[in-house]
Amino acid sequence: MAILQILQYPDPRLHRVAEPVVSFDQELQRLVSDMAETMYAAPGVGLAATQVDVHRQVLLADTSERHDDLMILINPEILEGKGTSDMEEGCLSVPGIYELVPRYEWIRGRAVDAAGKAFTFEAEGLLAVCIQHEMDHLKGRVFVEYLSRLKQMRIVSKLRKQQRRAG
Ligand code: K1U
Ligand code: ZN
Repeated sequence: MAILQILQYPDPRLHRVAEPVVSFDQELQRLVSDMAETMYAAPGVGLAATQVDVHRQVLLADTSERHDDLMILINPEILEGKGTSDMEEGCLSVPGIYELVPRYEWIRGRAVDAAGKAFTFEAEGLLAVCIQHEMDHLKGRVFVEYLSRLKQMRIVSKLRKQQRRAG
């Protein structure tokens, strides 16, 4: 397993649209293991392949306290959504920024697992918000892009300062 580098906003690679997964092979198992290690180490509650510069429809989420409930969603789709979340969200690609963006409170969707087996899922609260956030990453959309142009410009300048300080 390996810890992968997470792209930092405004890296243009975060805007690439991910392709569906068609091969459920060893390379995919390796990607999923590396993404899980990267997400838990960050630490984060979700991670999309886009964030590690792999442009395939793979996302992980684990909102459990004990890090023992990993969801692997490949080629995910949302079939139904209800309610409006009032939860601020963060992003490992946009460190230190927390904002409220429009999300369903509850979702039902379908995906395939790492072995290529289709399944349906339901999620609510933080897990539902996290899955919607990660699905946006797979479409090349970063959560700050829901905010006003002014807020986005302020965020970019804050991140650039942070990145300069970090060398
Ligand atoms: O996509 C990402 O960068 C991961 C992101 C997912 C997310 C969190 C909250 C709402 C929506 C989506 C994160 O995990 S940011 C880190 C974070 O929120 C967190 C980290 C440790 C413990 C609890 C939360
Ligand atoms: Zn994110």
